Amino acid sequence: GVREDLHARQQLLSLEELQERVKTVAPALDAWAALGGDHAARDDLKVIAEVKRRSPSKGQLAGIADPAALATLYQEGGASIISVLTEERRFSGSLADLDAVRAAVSIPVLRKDFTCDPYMIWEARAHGADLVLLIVAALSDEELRSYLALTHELGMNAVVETHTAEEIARAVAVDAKIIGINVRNLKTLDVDRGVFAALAGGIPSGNIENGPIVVAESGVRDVADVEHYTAHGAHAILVGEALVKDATPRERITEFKA
Ligand code: IGP
Repeated sequence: GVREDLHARQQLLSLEELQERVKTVAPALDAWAALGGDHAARDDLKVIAEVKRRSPSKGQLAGIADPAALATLYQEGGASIISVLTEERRFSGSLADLDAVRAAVSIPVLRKDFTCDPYMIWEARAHGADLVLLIVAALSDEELRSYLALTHELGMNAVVETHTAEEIARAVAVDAKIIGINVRNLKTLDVDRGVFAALAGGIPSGNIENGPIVVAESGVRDVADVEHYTAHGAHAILVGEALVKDATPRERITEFKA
């Protein structure tokens, strides 16, 4: 299975070893609160800033010499959460990048990967992550439910990622607290910013106390894109490429939040 493949590829710890290690890690930070929590602070757009070395659609993005230094600039600019790609084959990420970022910042960190086994959730926590990504399209309802439950048991949160109305319905059905709408189609890699506007209204009670936090993912190039997403109900935006490529990412985040 997936776990055996992972072990073969990376010589990973056993699940039991990982669980031991989790006991020694500082408790997860509260990503729900960092994103505005029970609605009160949601007027202020939150930024999830991503450390991403390469992407399947764009190839190498920028020479990120020092993920920790980049993440520090993100935090200084006012990011609420740092997202770190750990997927190696397509994104050139690693758990070492996650470790470096975790050590550098004091805000919640999202392990950005294609979570497809509970092992990866334990692994995220063992490396100090506060959130994981759960992609609805890649999981059955049963997996989604049990992975979300494990995430919460470990004191973490999940960004539950969707791309269609049907996937939003599935995310809502499992009571996802943080729902991402990715405007990039993961099969074709096409970015269609209109997807957010078309789908965000389908998330019930987005502005009611305890209602899901809605994250617009991908495709932010400039302030106009940010305004487009906020106008259609985004509480937060997840930005990778535009920040990674920017000469002054700290100032860029401040500008997005203004
Ligand atoms: C960031 P962008 O267009 O700002 O670089 O996108 C983020 O949304 C994107 O990296 C992403 C992603 C994913 C990557 C969204 N969902 C799932 C890997 C896996």
